[in-house]
Amino acid sequence: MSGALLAGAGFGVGVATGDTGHGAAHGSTTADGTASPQTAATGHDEDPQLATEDGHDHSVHEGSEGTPATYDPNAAPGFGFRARDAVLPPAPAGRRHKVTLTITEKVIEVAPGVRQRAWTYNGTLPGPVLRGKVGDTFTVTLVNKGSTGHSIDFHASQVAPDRKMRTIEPGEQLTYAFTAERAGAFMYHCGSAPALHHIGNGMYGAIIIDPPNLTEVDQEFVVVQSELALGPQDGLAKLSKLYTADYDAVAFNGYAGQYRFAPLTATAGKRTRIWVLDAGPSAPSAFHVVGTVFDTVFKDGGYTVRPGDAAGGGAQVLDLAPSQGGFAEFTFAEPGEYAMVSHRFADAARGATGLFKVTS
Ligand SMILES: [Cu+2]
Repeated sequence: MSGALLAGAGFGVGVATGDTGHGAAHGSTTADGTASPQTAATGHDEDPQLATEDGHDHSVHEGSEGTPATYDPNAAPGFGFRARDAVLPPAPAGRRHKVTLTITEKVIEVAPGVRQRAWTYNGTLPGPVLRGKVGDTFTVTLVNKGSTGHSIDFHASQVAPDRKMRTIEPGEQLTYAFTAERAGAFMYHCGSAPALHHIGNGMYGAIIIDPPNLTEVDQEFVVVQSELALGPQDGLAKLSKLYTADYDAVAFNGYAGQYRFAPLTATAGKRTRIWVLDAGPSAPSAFHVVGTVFDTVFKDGGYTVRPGDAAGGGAQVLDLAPSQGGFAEFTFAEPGEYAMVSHRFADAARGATGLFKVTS
């Protein structure tokens, strides 16, 4: 695929977007826009040619210069902290969903005392959780109120990326319609170059497409895991750290450790489902709830464990590569305090932890 074609399509030359494998022009990027190690030495934000060719204003990435903010895993949030609601409502009625996603830049607290100037869909990090059923149509209007070009790539869609996933400039909008033909917990994200920075700076979210005959449960939650490569306080995520996956913190639903400070509540003896998406951009997740065994696991499009399985197996972890998603079901056996973690413990130590307060 030629660079000219890519440029004409609105994607960064040589900087891959989405999952389409456009990375050939410079031979330095992989399918999701991540840099190969040899690129890391310079970094795309240091490359004026790329900054010009990909249609980005080089200056917008300067917000990640300066002394990075630091994450203190022992710090607690200040007065007024409110955790993001992790309870997942059922899919809305109707088979056609109209959604407007407005891209804004917003200073957001991502860990106790740590604020970053995030690029957001609808002002939150992650963006809103969308949900529907197999066969539903989503019509998404993307409105760019940011200061640089952005885009959106729904992994639940099967569309021509050069059209639907194209970068739009500030002040522009596009409509992205697709029918969700497959079930799963899919990622959506900005694919504008460098996608690594746009995802790392907050432009990601989950779209959940229920499998047919999804069983009813009593309580349902959603957790989106992501890494934080901190730039300066109130600045952009640090692209050079993103290239080496040298991130400072790991967040569930956009804030490191937030459900330690504001535990989720659940009831013992009731069936519980947790949807998990690993938004990355680069680290895997090994999602585990201490004190439970998953009797049902649906991972990246299919069941790997079910209660009636002849093997009688249970799962301890929902393991997800970056951009994979799924759900686990289980029952809290008795009241108590149950931790959820990424069992990749270097990440748990950096914020990938939370608590359930389980009552009778
Ligand atoms: Cu973007």
